[in-house]
Amino acid sequence: GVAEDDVRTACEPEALKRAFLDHLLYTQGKTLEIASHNDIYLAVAYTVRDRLLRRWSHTSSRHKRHGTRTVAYLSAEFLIGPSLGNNLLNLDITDALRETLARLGIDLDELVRREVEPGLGNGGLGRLAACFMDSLATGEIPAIGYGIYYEYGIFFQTVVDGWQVENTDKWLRFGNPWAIHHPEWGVEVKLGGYTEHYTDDVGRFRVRWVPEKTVWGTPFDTPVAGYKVSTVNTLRLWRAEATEEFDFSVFNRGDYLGAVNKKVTSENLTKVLYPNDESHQGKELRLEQQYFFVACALRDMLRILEHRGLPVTEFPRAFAVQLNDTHPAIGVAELMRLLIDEYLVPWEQAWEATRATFAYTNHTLLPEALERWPLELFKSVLPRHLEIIYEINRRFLNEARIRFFGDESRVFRLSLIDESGERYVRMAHLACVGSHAINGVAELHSTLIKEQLLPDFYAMWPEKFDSVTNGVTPRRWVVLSNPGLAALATEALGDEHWIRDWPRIAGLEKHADDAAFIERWQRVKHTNKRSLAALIRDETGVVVNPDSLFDVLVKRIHEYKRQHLAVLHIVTRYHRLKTQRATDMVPRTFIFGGKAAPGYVRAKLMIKLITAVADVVNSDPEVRDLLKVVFLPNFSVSKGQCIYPAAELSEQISLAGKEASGTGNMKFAMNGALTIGTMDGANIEICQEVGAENFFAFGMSADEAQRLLRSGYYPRDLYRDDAELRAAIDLIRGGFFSRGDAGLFEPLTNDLLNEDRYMLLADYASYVECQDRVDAAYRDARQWSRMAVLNCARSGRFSSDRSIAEYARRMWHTSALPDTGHG
Ligand code: 26Y
Repeated sequence: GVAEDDVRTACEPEALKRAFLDHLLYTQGKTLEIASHNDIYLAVAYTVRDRLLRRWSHTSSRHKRHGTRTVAYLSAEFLIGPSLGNNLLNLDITDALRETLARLGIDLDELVRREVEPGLGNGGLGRLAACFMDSLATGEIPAIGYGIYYEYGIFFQTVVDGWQVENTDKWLRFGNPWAIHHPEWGVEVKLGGYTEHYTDDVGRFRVRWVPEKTVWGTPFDTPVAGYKVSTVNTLRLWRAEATEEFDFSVFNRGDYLGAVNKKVTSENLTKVLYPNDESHQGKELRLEQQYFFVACALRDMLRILEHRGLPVTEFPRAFAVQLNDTHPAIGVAELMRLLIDEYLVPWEQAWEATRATFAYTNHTLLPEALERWPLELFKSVLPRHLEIIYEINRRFLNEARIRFFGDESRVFRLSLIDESGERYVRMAHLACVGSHAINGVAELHSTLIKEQLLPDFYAMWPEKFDSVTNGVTPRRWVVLSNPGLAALATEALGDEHWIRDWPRIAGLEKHADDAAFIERWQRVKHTNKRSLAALIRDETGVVVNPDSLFDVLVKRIHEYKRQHLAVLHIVTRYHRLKTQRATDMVPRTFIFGGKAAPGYVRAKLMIKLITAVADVVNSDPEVRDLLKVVFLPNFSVSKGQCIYPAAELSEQISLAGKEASGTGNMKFAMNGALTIGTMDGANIEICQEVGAENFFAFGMSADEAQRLLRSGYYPRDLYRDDAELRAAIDLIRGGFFSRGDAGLFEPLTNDLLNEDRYMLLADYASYVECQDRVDAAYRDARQWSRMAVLNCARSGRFSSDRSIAEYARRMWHTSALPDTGHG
């Protein structure tokens, strides 16, 4: 028998078996004979979760005891991906559990493969937050992630007749075993209404916010374990519910349905993730979502502060609050409101504490992605915050008037209120003024923030501006996704230290010329390609050749990311095949994946273009397997885990200056794909690290693109002068890929010929020529693999462990608080 305590904590096969069967019976109410797949999954998940709980509670008491500064990472999105495999890896019990379950006839790897992932994010920004949570825990830095427990995550994408169709993502349908609900830590959040200014009984000027409604927020806590350390941090996501009190008046009037309806309205607040990225729309519900989770988070931090016996003025010493873009930027005004209205802290002192607390990360330069709230809307949701923002602005602009004496146009540009037409609150300005540090997510991006996005703020406070290049966690993106590569790395490097210290992967470099190592490397890649080929066959019915070059473009579908440039290249290849019988072409499989925002008509048409070209090319017998095109539906974290390890060529082809960083580019490089990319975002730094001779760079620099745009850009001239380009565009707009329907792709082709905001035609020739060099390089398999090894070996900088170390040192002033085992 196993001791009572051990059933929750012990990790030997016998204890795991007992724990699993216990959960199956006492949590799921089933015996093995009648258990469904989901019962088994849940019982396994609870067994694993139990093994996190003691460390979890130890971590929070350790943090309380030492009173060290805790990072609060505020993000509207956390795209964490499946949890089971990751927790097993970090607890180091994968093998023990696999063996235990196998004896019961259960395949652990299948449970891991079939886990439904919470899609609580759109793309890069949400996934970055998840990688950061992993690195914070692994680095044993006290941290809490604060966000929203959306009932429906990012929509599930299917492709019907080549078009994207959105389906709701009911990720909670079968339960979520990883989160623990804590209704006892619920918070009330006010919304709407008006303010009253009055003098209290001791003669102080006070403000009372009389809300139109209140909602109740309760947290769902998910443990975030570090890799083989005892630290378990918390991801705390908030769900909105109806408050009990507020429907009483309606109820008493006998309007039962009206009262219930209000309840339904409150619960709508956290119902669904907005599926558009990089395109801001001034939707009231979205502002309410943002305020809701930020208000809950700050209240929660105040509760923790109190629990630690500290006064509110100690706030910045207890917490470093990081704003993941401007989505949580309302926190600046909310903390001010709490301090001045509720804790009666004088303005100057409150402002100093607020600024010492917040730091802001910008993720985009695209004007349409910058959040601006119409004043009237803002006022109707957050009347008190608008007053506070006016006061912040008044004081700030006075400071600016002294600093830039006589320069009223600069003051106008700096204002937190955009008054150039309809009036708006500029959230980036609020974030900037209310933070002690502002950073971009790659070097080029940070430079452009200083020079173009916020130049007046940079002139005022140059010392606030910083750059932290993004990173991704090698635990999920190599160890979990690519076990073949992980085993090879461990063998070649002699130990597993590289898993927590990714720069050690540099040790592979000395094997780059070792024929035996290269052969094993190739076998790993080939195995991964075969698994991806199987997935592609299952999901799309298309049979691809695992010996062809796997050329991959996966990311959100966006004009600035230029998936249609890749299509122009494919059509050019196809045209060459048909007209020149160019049979010596390197066989290639082009793999696309990504979601389009449901309201982004052009992006959805880009998906249709990809699938239309795929249909024609894949069914043309003359093409054989020299060219295959696949659109893999519903790109997600789980899909990414199958795709990156199988990729040989990573497409990173945004117009230079538009992609803030990119993080997929890093996942590909770590898995030994070569990049074909523009000098944009982190591509520049990847190229620097791996060496230009191991990177396929093409296209204009950000500078060149801007100069060309300013001097007059005429895409039609490029079309006229380049026969291959002309052929590609004419095939598309002539209806060749749309059964003669010449109108179908016109919105895209007309735009390319007339405006071409993202300058595809300017980069086309360089791109196609670069792709020819890719072919030439791929012909020498040995040489290609050598370059692939070097890409992986030289990707040491792109671990999120390094990003987090930089944030901790330069903006958070926090350090690790490891468990020493003796208090
Ligand atoms: C305002 C709202 C519509 C909105 C919602 C989501 C706006 C933007 C987003 C998401 C943006 C995003 O994912 N940006 C990406 O962030 C990554 C992490 O820093 C970068 O690598 C990537 O270049 C950038 O596009």
